[in-house]
Amino acid sequence: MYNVPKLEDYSAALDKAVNELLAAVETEAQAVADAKACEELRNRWMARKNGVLTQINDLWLKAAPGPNKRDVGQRVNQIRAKVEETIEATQQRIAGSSADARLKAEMIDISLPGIRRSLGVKHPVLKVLDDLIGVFVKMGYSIAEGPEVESDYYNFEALNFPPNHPARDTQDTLFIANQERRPQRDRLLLRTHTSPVQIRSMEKLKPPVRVICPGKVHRNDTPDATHYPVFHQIEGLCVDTNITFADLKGTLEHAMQSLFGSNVKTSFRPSFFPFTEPSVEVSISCPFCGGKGCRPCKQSGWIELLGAGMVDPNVYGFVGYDPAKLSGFAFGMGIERLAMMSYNVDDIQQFFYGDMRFLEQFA
Ligand code: FA5
Repeated sequence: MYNVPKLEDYSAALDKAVNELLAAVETEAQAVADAKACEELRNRWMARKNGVLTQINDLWLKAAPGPNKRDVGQRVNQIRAKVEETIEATQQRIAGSSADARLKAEMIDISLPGIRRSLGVKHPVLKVLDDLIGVFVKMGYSIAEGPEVESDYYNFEALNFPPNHPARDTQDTLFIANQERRPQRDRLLLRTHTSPVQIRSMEKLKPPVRVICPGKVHRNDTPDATHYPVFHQIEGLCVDTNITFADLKGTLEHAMQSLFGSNVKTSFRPSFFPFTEPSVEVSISCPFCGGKGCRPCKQSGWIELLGAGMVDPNVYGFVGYDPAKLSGFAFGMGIERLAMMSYNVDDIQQFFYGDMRFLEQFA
Protein backbone atom coordinates (compact mmCIF):
# COMPACT_ATOMS: atom_id res chain seq x y z
CA MET A 1 0.00 0.00 0.00
CA TYR A 2 1.25 3.46 -0.87
CA ASN A 3 3.00 5.61 1.78
CA VAL A 4 3.75 9.30 1.22
CA PRO A 5 7.58 9.87 1.31
CA LYS A 6 9.30 12.99 2.58
CA LEU A 7 10.99 14.85 -0.28
CA GLU A 8 14.76 15.18 -0.27
CA ASP A 9 14.74 17.81 -3.00
CA TYR A 10 12.19 19.58 -5.16
CA SER A 11 13.38 18.65 -8.60
CA ALA A 12 14.29 15.02 -9.41
CA ALA A 13 12.90 13.60 -6.16
CA LEU A 14 9.61 15.49 -6.64
CA ASP A 15 9.22 14.16 -10.18
CA LYS A 16 9.86 10.61 -8.99
CA ALA A 17 7.49 10.93 -6.02
CA VAL A 18 4.68 12.33 -8.21
CA ASN A 19 5.06 9.50 -10.73
CA GLU A 20 5.05 6.86 -7.99
CA LEU A 21 1.97 8.40 -6.34
CA LEU A 22 -0.01 8.49 -9.62
CA ALA A 23 1.01 4.92 -10.42
CA ALA A 24 -0.04 3.83 -6.90
CA VAL A 25 -3.54 5.37 -7.07
CA GLU A 26 -4.06 3.76 -10.45
CA THR A 27 -2.98 0.30 -9.18
CA GLU A 28 -5.11 0.52 -6.04
CA ALA A 29 -8.15 1.69 -8.05
CA GLN A 30 -7.84 -1.22 -10.46
CA ALA A 31 -7.84 -3.71 -7.57
CA VAL A 32 -11.21 -2.43 -6.28
CA ALA A 33 -13.95 -5.03 -6.85
CA ASP A 34 -16.91 -3.94 -4.78
CA ALA A 35 -18.64 -0.97 -3.17
CA LYS A 36 -17.00 -1.53 0.22
CA ALA A 37 -13.47 -1.53 -1.23
CA CYS A 38 -14.34 1.57 -3.24
CA GLU A 39 -15.39 3.42 -0.10
CA GLU A 40 -12.12 2.38 1.61
CA LEU A 41 -10.11 3.64 -1.36
CA ARG A 42 -11.89 6.97 -1.22
CA ASN A 43 -11.24 7.34 2.52
CA ARG A 44 -7.60 6.36 2.24
CA TRP A 45 -6.90 8.92 -0.44
CA MET A 46 -9.34 11.74 0.15
CA ALA A 47 -10.21 11.78 3.88
CA ARG A 48 -9.63 15.25 5.27
CA LYS A 49 -7.88 13.79 8.27
CA ASN A 50 -4.79 11.92 7.23
CA GLY A 51 -5.90 11.01 3.71
CA VAL A 52 -3.02 10.77 1.16
CA LEU A 53 -3.99 14.15 -0.37
CA THR A 54 -3.92 15.78 3.07
CA GLN A 55 -0.54 14.17 3.76
CA ILE A 56 1.07 15.53 0.57
CA ASN A 57 -0.30 18.93 1.41
CA ASP A 58 1.53 18.77 4.75
CA LEU A 59 4.67 16.85 3.76
CA TRP A 60 5.29 18.31 0.30
CA LEU A 61 3.56 21.69 -0.01
CA LYS A 62 3.73 23.14 3.50
CA ALA A 63 7.30 21.84 3.93
CA ALA A 64 8.52 23.32 0.61
CA PRO A 65 10.95 26.27 0.82
CA GLY A 66 9.57 29.60 -0.44
CA PRO A 67 11.00 29.52 -3.98
CA ASN A 68 9.58 26.01 -4.66
CA LYS A 69 6.10 26.60 -3.21
CA ARG A 70 4.52 27.78 -6.42
CA ASP A 71 5.75 24.80 -8.43
CA VAL A 72 4.90 22.26 -5.72
CA GLY A 73 1.45 23.88 -5.29
CA GLN A 74 0.70 23.40 -8.97
CA ARG A 75 1.90 19.76 -8.86
CA VAL A 76 -0.23 19.05 -5.76
CA ASN A 77 -3.31 20.54 -7.48
CA GLN A 78 -2.71 18.36 -10.54
CA ILE A 79 -2.33 15.30 -8.30
CA ARG A 80 -5.57 16.18 -6.48
CA ALA A 81 -7.47 16.45 -9.77
CA LYS A 82 -6.02 13.16 -11.04
CA VAL A 83 -6.76 11.27 -7.81
CA GLU A 84 -10.35 12.59 -7.71
CA GLU A 85 -10.87 11.61 -11.32
CA THR A 86 -9.51 8.08 -10.75
CA ILE A 87 -11.68 7.49 -7.69
CA GLU A 88 -14.78 8.91 -9.42
CA ALA A 89 -14.19 6.53 -12.37
CA THR A 90 -13.79 3.60 -9.98
CA GLN A 91 -17.08 4.46 -8.28
CA GLN A 92 -18.84 4.50 -11.62
CA ARG A 93 -17.29 1.19 -12.64
CA ILE A 94 -18.53 -0.51 -9.43
CA ALA A 95 -22.05 0.99 -9.65
CA GLY A 96 -22.25 -0.09 -13.29
CA SER A 97 -21.17 -3.65 -12.64
CA SER A 98 -23.69 -4.13 -9.82
CA ALA A 99 -26.46 -2.81 -12.13
CA ASP A 100 -25.22 -5.28 -14.77
CA ALA A 101 -25.42 -8.13 -12.27
CA ARG A 102 -28.96 -7.10 -11.29
CA LEU A 103 -30.04 -6.97 -14.91
CA LYS A 104 -28.53 -10.39 -15.57
CA ALA A 105 -30.38 -11.86 -12.58
CA GLU A 106 -33.67 -10.31 -13.67
CA MET A 107 -33.37 -11.27 -17.29
CA ILE A 108 -36.25 -13.36 -18.63
CA ASP A 109 -35.67 -15.91 -21.32
CA ILE A 110 -38.94 -15.67 -23.23
CA SER A 111 -38.04 -18.70 -25.34
CA LEU A 112 -38.27 -21.06 -22.29
CA PRO A 113 -41.52 -23.05 -21.98
CA GLY A 114 -43.83 -21.66 -19.24
CA ILE A 115 -44.92 -23.47 -16.07
CA ARG A 116 -48.02 -25.44 -16.97
CA ARG A 117 -50.56 -25.40 -14.18
CA SER A 118 -53.15 -28.09 -14.69
CA LEU A 119 -56.76 -27.16 -14.02
CA GLY A 120 -58.41 -28.87 -11.08
CA VAL A 121 -61.64 -30.82 -11.54
CA LYS A 122 -64.25 -32.12 -9.14
CA HIS A 123 -63.53 -35.38 -7.37
CA PRO A 124 -65.78 -38.13 -8.83
CA VAL A 125 -67.53 -38.59 -5.47
CA LEU A 126 -68.39 -34.88 -5.30
CA LYS A 127 -69.51 -34.98 -8.94
CA VAL A 128 -72.06 -37.71 -8.19
CA LEU A 129 -73.10 -35.91 -4.99
CA ASP A 130 -73.69 -32.68 -6.92
CA ASP A 131 -75.62 -34.50 -9.69
CA LEU A 132 -77.87 -36.09 -7.10
CA ILE A 133 -78.41 -32.81 -5.25
CA GLY A 134 -79.44 -31.30 -8.62
CA VAL A 135 -82.04 -34.05 -9.12
CA PHE A 136 -83.64 -33.46 -5.71
CA VAL A 137 -83.46 -29.66 -5.86
CA LYS A 138 -85.49 -29.87 -9.11
CA MET A 139 -88.12 -31.87 -7.17
CA GLY A 140 -88.43 -29.02 -4.64
CA TYR A 141 -86.07 -30.29 -1.90
CA SER A 142 -83.85 -27.86 -0.01
CA ILE A 143 -80.42 -28.66 1.43
CA ALA A 144 -79.79 -29.09 5.17
CA GLU A 145 -76.51 -29.71 6.98
CA GLY A 146 -75.51 -30.97 10.40
CA PRO A 147 -72.31 -31.48 12.42
CA GLU A 148 -69.93 -34.38 11.82
CA VAL A 149 -69.19 -34.58 15.55
CA GLU A 150 -72.65 -35.45 16.79
CA SER A 151 -74.25 -36.33 20.12
CA ASP A 152 -75.54 -39.81 20.95
CA TYR A 153 -79.01 -38.24 21.20
CA TYR A 154 -79.19 -37.11 17.56
CA ASN A 155 -77.24 -40.01 16.06
CA PHE A 156 -79.20 -42.72 17.92
CA GLU A 157 -81.71 -41.89 20.66
CA ALA A 158 -84.01 -39.48 18.77
CA LEU A 159 -83.89 -41.89 15.83
CA ASN A 160 -85.56 -44.46 18.05
CA PHE A 161 -82.41 -46.49 18.85
CA PRO A 162 -82.93 -46.98 22.61
CA PRO A 163 -79.73 -47.19 24.74
CA ASN A 164 -78.14 -50.63 24.39
CA HIS A 165 -80.46 -51.59 21.51
CA PRO A 166 -78.72 -54.17 19.27
CA ALA A 167 -79.49 -52.09 16.14
CA ARG A 168 -76.72 -49.73 17.29
CA ASP A 169 -74.22 -52.52 16.60
CA THR A 170 -74.98 -52.38 12.86
CA GLN A 171 -73.14 -49.05 12.78
CA ASP A 172 -69.73 -49.55 14.39
CA THR A 173 -69.32 -46.20 16.10
CA LEU A 174 -66.23 -44.07 16.83
CA PHE A 175 -66.79 -42.27 20.14
CA ILE A 176 -64.81 -39.26 21.38
CA ALA A 177 -62.67 -40.41 24.35
CA ASN A 178 -63.04 -39.52 28.06
CA GLN A 179 -66.76 -38.81 28.23
CA GLU A 180 -67.72 -41.50 30.76
CA ARG A 181 -68.98 -38.91 33.25
CA ARG A 182 -71.47 -37.41 30.76
CA PRO A 183 -75.02 -38.75 30.48
CA GLN A 184 -75.15 -41.17 27.53
CA ARG A 185 -77.35 -38.93 25.36
CA ASP A 186 -74.79 -36.06 25.55
CA ARG A 187 -71.74 -38.16 24.65
CA LEU A 188 -70.03 -37.08 21.43
CA LEU A 189 -69.27 -39.38 18.51
CA LEU A 190 -68.45 -39.18 14.82
CA ARG A 191 -71.83 -39.47 13.14
CA THR A 192 -72.34 -42.89 11.58
CA HIS A 193 -74.99 -41.71 9.12
CA THR A 194 -76.65 -38.49 7.94
CA SER A 195 -79.96 -39.43 9.57
CA PRO A 196 -79.38 -37.13 12.63
CA VAL A 197 -79.94 -34.22 10.23
CA GLN A 198 -83.54 -35.47 9.85
CA ILE A 199 -84.09 -34.72 13.54
CA ARG A 200 -82.25 -31.37 13.45
CA SER A 201 -84.30 -30.33 10.39
CA MET A 202 -87.66 -31.28 11.95
CA GLU A 203 -86.73 -29.41 15.15
CA LYS A 204 -86.16 -26.27 13.07
CA LEU A 205 -88.87 -26.51 10.40
CA LYS A 206 -92.65 -26.72 10.52
CA PRO A 207 -94.19 -29.34 8.19
CA PRO A 208 -94.36 -29.76 5.24
CA VAL A 209 -90.64 -30.65 5.10
CA ARG A 210 -88.63 -31.69 2.04
CA VAL A 211 -84.89 -31.72 2.72
CA ILE A 212 -81.82 -33.53 1.53
CA CYS A 213 -78.76 -33.71 3.78
CA PRO A 214 -75.44 -34.51 2.09
CA GLY A 215 -72.35 -35.10 4.21
CA LYS A 216 -69.44 -37.14 5.47
CA VAL A 217 -69.96 -40.02 7.91
CA HIS A 218 -67.61 -42.32 9.83
CA ARG A 219 -67.72 -45.96 10.89
CA ASN A 220 -65.13 -48.24 12.41
CA ASP A 221 -65.34 -50.47 9.30
CA THR A 222 -62.32 -52.31 7.92
CA PRO A 223 -61.57 -51.07 4.40
CA ASP A 224 -62.34 -53.50 1.57
CA ALA A 225 -63.63 -53.24 -2.01
CA THR A 226 -67.03 -51.85 -0.92
CA HIS A 227 -66.35 -50.40 2.58
CA TYR A 228 -64.31 -47.49 3.85
CA PRO A 229 -64.21 -45.97 7.37
CA VAL A 230 -65.06 -42.49 6.00
CA PHE A 231 -67.67 -42.12 3.30
CA HIS A 232 -70.47 -39.84 2.15
CA GLN A 233 -74.19 -40.23 2.39
CA ILE A 234 -77.13 -38.23 1.17
CA GLU A 235 -80.19 -38.32 3.34
CA GLY A 236 -83.67 -37.45 2.15
CA LEU A 237 -86.71 -36.56 4.27
CA CYS A 238 -90.22 -35.72 3.12
CA VAL A 239 -92.97 -35.11 5.71
CA ASP A 240 -96.45 -33.82 4.87
CA THR A 241 -100.07 -34.93 5.12
CA ASN A 242 -100.93 -38.06 3.11
CA ILE A 243 -97.41 -39.08 2.08
CA THR A 244 -97.46 -42.77 1.16
CA PHE A 245 -95.04 -45.53 0.30
CA ALA A 246 -95.95 -44.94 -3.36
CA ASP A 247 -94.43 -41.42 -3.07
CA LEU A 248 -91.21 -42.96 -1.72
CA LYS A 249 -91.08 -45.47 -4.59
CA GLY A 250 -91.80 -42.86 -7.25
CA THR A 251 -89.23 -40.42 -5.85
CA LEU A 252 -86.41 -42.97 -5.65
CA GLU A 253 -87.26 -44.46 -9.06
CA HIS A 254 -87.09 -41.00 -10.62
CA ALA A 255 -83.75 -40.22 -8.86
CA MET A 256 -82.13 -43.51 -9.96
CA GLN A 257 -83.33 -43.12 -13.56
CA SER A 258 -81.99 -39.56 -13.64
CA LEU A 259 -78.57 -40.86 -12.58
CA PHE A 260 -78.36 -44.16 -14.47
CA GLY A 261 -80.77 -43.77 -17.40
CA SER A 262 -84.45 -44.56 -17.95
CA ASN A 263 -83.93 -48.34 -18.38
CA VAL A 264 -82.83 -48.81 -14.77
CA LYS A 265 -85.32 -50.69 -12.56
CA THR A 266 -85.57 -50.42 -8.76
CA SER A 267 -86.32 -53.22 -6.35
CA PHE A 268 -87.60 -52.79 -2.77
CA ARG A 269 -86.96 -55.55 -0.23
CA PRO A 270 -88.10 -55.53 3.42
CA SER A 271 -85.46 -54.48 5.92
CA PHE A 272 -85.17 -52.93 9.37
CA PHE A 273 -84.18 -49.48 10.61
CA PRO A 274 -85.40 -48.28 14.05
CA PHE A 275 -86.49 -44.91 12.63
CA THR A 276 -88.58 -46.14 9.68
CA GLU A 277 -91.55 -48.51 9.59
CA PRO A 278 -91.86 -50.26 7.21
CA SER A 279 -88.20 -50.20 6.15
CA VAL A 280 -86.66 -51.29 2.85
CA GLU A 281 -83.33 -51.92 1.17
CA VAL A 282 -83.41 -50.51 -2.33
CA SER A 283 -81.46 -52.07 -5.20
CA ILE A 284 -81.20 -51.06 -8.83
CA SER A 285 -80.92 -53.39 -11.81
CA CYS A 286 -77.24 -53.63 -12.63
CA PRO A 287 -76.43 -50.77 -15.02
CA PHE A 288 -73.47 -52.73 -16.43
CA CYS A 289 -75.18 -55.94 -17.53
CA GLY A 290 -78.82 -54.77 -17.58
CA GLY A 291 -79.74 -57.45 -15.04
CA LYS A 292 -78.17 -60.52 -16.71
CA GLY A 293 -75.46 -60.95 -14.07
CA CYS A 294 -71.81 -59.79 -14.10
CA ARG A 295 -68.86 -59.24 -11.75
CA PRO A 296 -69.88 -55.86 -10.21
CA CYS A 297 -73.39 -57.20 -9.35
CA LYS A 298 -71.91 -60.53 -8.18
CA GLN A 299 -73.99 -62.31 -10.89
CA SER A 300 -77.25 -61.34 -9.14
CA GLY A 301 -78.39 -58.72 -11.64
CA TRP A 302 -79.09 -56.26 -8.79
CA ILE A 303 -76.95 -53.80 -6.82
CA GLU A 304 -77.96 -52.64 -3.36
CA LEU A 305 -77.61 -48.88 -2.96
CA LEU A 306 -79.60 -47.49 -0.09
CA GLY A 307 -81.85 -47.84 2.93
CA ALA A 308 -85.27 -46.18 3.18
CA GLY A 309 -88.74 -46.36 4.73
CA MET A 310 -91.73 -44.52 6.12
CA VAL A 311 -90.81 -42.33 9.10
CA ASP A 312 -91.59 -44.23 12.32
CA PRO A 313 -94.31 -42.42 14.35
CA ASN A 314 -92.06 -42.65 17.44
CA VAL A 315 -89.59 -40.28 15.74
CA TYR A 316 -92.27 -37.56 15.42
CA GLY A 317 -92.60 -37.76 19.22
CA PHE A 318 -88.98 -36.57 19.62
CA VAL A 319 -89.53 -33.42 17.50
CA GLY A 320 -93.05 -32.39 18.56
CA TYR A 321 -94.77 -33.39 15.28
CA ASP A 322 -98.26 -34.92 15.43
CA PRO A 323 -98.08 -38.52 14.09
CA ALA A 324 -101.88 -38.60 13.74
CA LYS A 325 -101.83 -35.82 11.14
CA LEU A 326 -98.50 -36.34 9.39
CA SER A 327 -96.75 -39.03 7.44
CA GLY A 328 -93.48 -39.12 5.57
CA PHE A 329 -90.61 -41.08 4.13
CA ALA A 330 -86.84 -40.99 4.49
CA PHE A 331 -83.92 -42.54 2.67
CA GLY A 332 -80.13 -42.65 2.98
CA MET A 333 -77.66 -43.64 0.30
CA GLY A 334 -73.91 -44.15 0.14
CA ILE A 335 -72.41 -41.79 -2.45
CA GLU A 336 -69.22 -43.79 -3.03
CA ARG A 337 -71.31 -46.84 -3.94
CA LEU A 338 -73.24 -44.71 -6.46
CA ALA A 339 -69.97 -43.32 -7.84
CA MET A 340 -68.65 -46.89 -8.23
CA MET A 341 -71.72 -47.68 -10.32
CA SER A 342 -71.54 -44.47 -12.36
CA TYR A 343 -67.86 -44.80 -13.23
CA ASN A 344 -67.42 -48.58 -13.21
CA VAL A 345 -64.89 -48.48 -10.34
CA ASP A 346 -64.48 -51.89 -8.70
CA ASP A 347 -62.71 -50.79 -5.49
CA ILE A 348 -64.09 -48.02 -3.23
CA GLN A 349 -60.61 -47.39 -1.79
CA GLN A 350 -59.48 -45.82 -5.08
CA PHE A 351 -61.56 -42.74 -4.22
CA PHE A 352 -59.43 -42.05 -1.14
CA TYR A 353 -55.84 -42.79 -2.23
CA GLY A 354 -55.43 -39.39 -3.95
CA ASP A 355 -53.60 -41.15 -6.82
CA MET A 356 -53.43 -38.67 -9.73
CA ARG A 357 -53.37 -41.48 -12.33
CA PHE A 358 -56.80 -42.58 -11.11
CA LEU A 359 -58.25 -39.10 -10.58
CA GLU A 360 -57.06 -37.71 -13.94
CA GLN A 361 -59.41 -40.12 -15.70
CA PHE A 362 -62.33 -37.99 -14.49
CA ALA A 363 -60.91 -34.69 -15.80
C1 FA5 B 1 -78.07 -46.11 7.08
O1 FA5 B 1 -77.03 -45.51 7.27
C2 FA5 B 1 -79.40 -45.42 7.30
N1 FA5 B 1 -79.20 -44.19 7.99
C3 FA5 B 1 -80.08 -45.23 5.96
C4 FA5 B 1 -81.51 -44.82 6.06
C5 FA5 B 1 -81.84 -43.48 6.01
C6 FA5 B 1 -82.51 -45.80 6.21
C7 FA5 B 1 -83.18 -43.09 6.12
C8 FA5 B 1 -83.83 -45.40 6.32
C9 FA5 B 1 -84.14 -44.06 6.25
P1 FA5 B 1 -76.92 -48.27 6.17
O2 FA5 B 1 -76.12 -48.56 7.37
O3 FA5 B 1 -77.46 -49.43 5.42
O4 FA5 B 1 -78.14 -47.33 6.52
O5 FA5 B 1 -76.05 -47.38 5.17
C10 FA5 B 1 -76.62 -46.76 4.04
C11 FA5 B 1 -75.71 -46.88 2.82
O6 FA5 B 1 -74.39 -46.38 3.15
C12 FA5 B 1 -75.43 -48.31 2.38
O7 FA5 B 1 -76.48 -48.76 1.55
C13 FA5 B 1 -74.14 -48.17 1.62
O8 FA5 B 1 -74.40 -47.65 0.33
C14 FA5 B 1 -73.43 -47.10 2.40
N2 FA5 B 1 -72.40 -47.65 3.32
C15 FA5 B 1 -72.56 -48.22 4.52
N3 FA5 B 1 -71.39 -48.55 5.09
C16 FA5 B 1 -70.42 -48.14 4.23
C17 FA5 B 1 -68.98 -48.18 4.23
N4 FA5 B 1 -68.28 -48.64 5.26
N5 FA5 B 1 -68.33 -47.67 3.15
C18 FA5 B 1 -69.03 -47.15 2.11
N6 FA5 B 1 -70.36 -47.08 2.05
C19 FA5 B 1 -71.07 -47.58 3.10
